[in-house]
This record gives sequence, C-alpha cells and structure tokens, in this order.
Amino acid sequence: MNNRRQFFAGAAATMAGLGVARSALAALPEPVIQTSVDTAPPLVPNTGRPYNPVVTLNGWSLPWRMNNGVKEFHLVAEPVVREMSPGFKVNMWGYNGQSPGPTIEVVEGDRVRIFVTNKLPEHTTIHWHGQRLPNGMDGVGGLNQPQIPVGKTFVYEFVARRPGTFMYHPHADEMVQMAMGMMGFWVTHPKARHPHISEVDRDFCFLLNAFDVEPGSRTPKVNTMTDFNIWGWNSRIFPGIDTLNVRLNDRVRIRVGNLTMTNHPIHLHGHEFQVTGTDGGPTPPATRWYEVTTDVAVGQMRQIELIADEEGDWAFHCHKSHHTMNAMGHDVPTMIGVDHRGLVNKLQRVVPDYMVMGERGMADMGEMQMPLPDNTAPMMTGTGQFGPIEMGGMFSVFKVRKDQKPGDYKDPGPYPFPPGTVAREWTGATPAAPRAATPPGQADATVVKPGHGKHH
Ligand SMILES: [Cu+2]
Repeated sequence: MNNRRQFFAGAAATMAGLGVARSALAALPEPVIQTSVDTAPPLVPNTGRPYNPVVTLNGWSLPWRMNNGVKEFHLVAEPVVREMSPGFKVNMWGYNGQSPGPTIEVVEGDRVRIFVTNKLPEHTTIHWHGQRLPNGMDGVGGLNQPQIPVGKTFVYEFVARRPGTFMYHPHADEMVQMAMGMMGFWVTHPKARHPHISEVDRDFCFLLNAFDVEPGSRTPKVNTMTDFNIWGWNSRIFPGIDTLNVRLNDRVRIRVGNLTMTNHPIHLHGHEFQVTGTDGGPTPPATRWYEVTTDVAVGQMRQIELIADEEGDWAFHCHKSHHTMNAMGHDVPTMIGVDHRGLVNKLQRVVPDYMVMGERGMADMGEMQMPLPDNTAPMMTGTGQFGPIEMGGMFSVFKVRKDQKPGDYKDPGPYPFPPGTVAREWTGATPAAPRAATPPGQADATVVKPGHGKHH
C-alpha cells in the first residue's frame, strides 16, 4: 500500500499538498494542518538561513513565517485520528492534524516564536525537551508557567542555542497526554560547518512511541504503565512504517527519540554505524565506536550515522521481539511441543471452527488469516518477495540501491538479488560430519545452582 509512492521535490510541492486551515486569529501565522500519513519530502527552506532538511518517517516538517528576523510557528494541540497501519485507525491527541506533531526544524542561533493553541478538552503545555532556554519557556505546567486553558493560545519564544536532536511534548497531565500521542520531533541544524557534525546525503528522523489499544477499540487506554500492545515509530506500525530508501554509498543519519515507557535497542542489519549525537548534542569523534545495535532509553535521543555501502533490503528494527509484534501476541500460552490432536478432534465435534495455535511455534500466524476484531492489526504480518515477514510494530526496511537517484526517497520495490546470492535448500549429498567420539556416560550434565553444591 505504501510502495512505490511518488515523492515530489521541493517545498512548493509540499505546501500545495497541505490543507491550510482558515485562522480567525489574523495576527498569528495560519496553522498548517496535515492529515496524510505519507512521508513528506524534505522541506527545503525558502526563508531564513539555509540547511539540509530532515525527512520524518510518515511525517512532515512544519512551515514557518519570518517576522522581523524571528521564525514563527503555530502548533495546534487537538484530537486527531491516526491510521497506524492500513485499516487500523486510532483516536489520538496530537498537533496540526497528526500524532506525532510536525517536526520543527531551525538553525542554531535562530530566534524562534511558537504559538500554541489548545483545542483539547483539557489544559496543556509544551516542554521543549533538551533545549537550553529561559526557565519560563521550559513548559512545565504549574512550575514554570500557568497551564494553557482550553481554547487559549500561548506563545513561547527563545533562541535555539545549540545544534542537535530534540523532542517536544506536554508537561501537563503528562501520562494521559503522551499516552494519547502528543509529541513531536525538533532538529536544530548547525549554523556553519561544525567539527562534530558531518554533512550527510540523507537525514531521517522518527519518535519511538507506544499505545495500549484493545483489539476492536479505537482509543488508547491512558493509565497503562507497562502493558502496551502497540509499538510504533511515529504512531505507525509495520507494515505501515515507510521504508528508508537510500542510494548506494550515501552517508546516512538517522535520528531517534524515545517517548515510550521502556528502552528500545535499535538494530540495523548489514552495516555498522556510529552514534554521532546524543541528548547533549554531537559527540566528539574520538568518543565514537562502531556498533550494530544502540539502546535508546526512555526520554533519550540518539543519532546514528553510517555509509550505506551494501546493496539490499536490510531489516531495521527494535530488537525486543515483543516490540516487533502487534496486539494479541503478548498473552498467548506457549504451546510448542504440546500435542493437541486428540483434544482438537473432540472439541471440533462441539465447536466446529476450533483450532489450536502454536504447536510448532507461531510462524503460522504470519500466513493464517485469523478472524480479527474490527479495528486492530494482525500480530505478525507483512509480505516480502519470499513470503510472510512475520513482523509487526517497530520494524522497517533500509533499502540500499545503486540506481536510487540523489534526492529521490521513493520505495524502489523489492531488491533484485543477483543470481545465486540467496540462501537456498541444499540438494547435494549429505555425508555424515566427522565427530569426536564421546564415551557413553561421560558428558557432564551436572547443574550447580547458587547456594547449593560447591562453596569457596
Ligand atoms: Cu522496542
């Protein structure tokens, strides 16, 4: 459904595709509303200082207006409906038509003025997570400012003092408002060449978020602390998350922020990357090392960088296996090795449709068309060129192609594997492997438990 979508280059096309709401508040910048779940092309700046814009997965960047040298943005906190994957829609709270809200991109040293209009049914604030700013602009309701009442517009103003990767979210009835999807990304680009910030060919960003949506319902439960069942990137779940499409040998930066209640080890296949930025900004090159998984803890931001020098369709996902699974997969008893055949026959006499899952693992779930409640997503889903991918949640694909054009973000389709390069069934002879003889009874199978057996 999200394959081979055409992307348009340039900010003009972006603006044309957006519905601009009529604002009764003439003095304020018109709030720009976006309801498409597509990944918007980079918003190339046509006012203010130049920078290389980011691409927000299944999201977009907020246009601004220049007013006497100040960059003015208008965020509208409001109820929204987010399609998390095809056919699965959730009632959320967000900003300007979406959860998450639009990405805000500014340049180091910019004076920024952000109008925030509250169209929620309760008060709110916005905290600019990670920024250096005057205390009264930090957005903690009750502590630094009065809450923004329903129907009112507040203004925040500060200078974006340091370059890096940031987030924004309410600091008012926080548990409820974040559980409902209120959050957004913020990138402050460097004002000049920075010794610790490299120029990249592609710069992606997304937020990690989690929801508790009972299968068949449409609204998240807001007091859940640990039992989330929907694990999203920018309020989308696989196969609803767009792929990250790059050109062979591109230098790629991926920025991730975590606004869930647990950590996420983010893992890329086929390449090594370095963490080039954290919550505190760019990391000095001497402190970097290569890895293939980096843990993003609660409230943290990480930016990773790599050279995409291996062609193919590379999995990119959270390494907690429950986080690459959608609702309904988390409370199933383990049935591996349990023989139900006699029982199933008896039960089917009473309940003709009765079936048992999981005797041979759960891979069947990727293929089986189980009847699902009206509004949810299959727990393991997605199809690749070789069959079911058996994933959900925080999973996407990093697509590296030598013929992907610079500036082209469209999905190139499945990777055309060179002949003879795919793992395949062995059809030759299978001679017994030589093995060292173990005399019977010699294998040591003693288990020593703490507090028993040997003492020092
Ligand atoms: Cu995770």
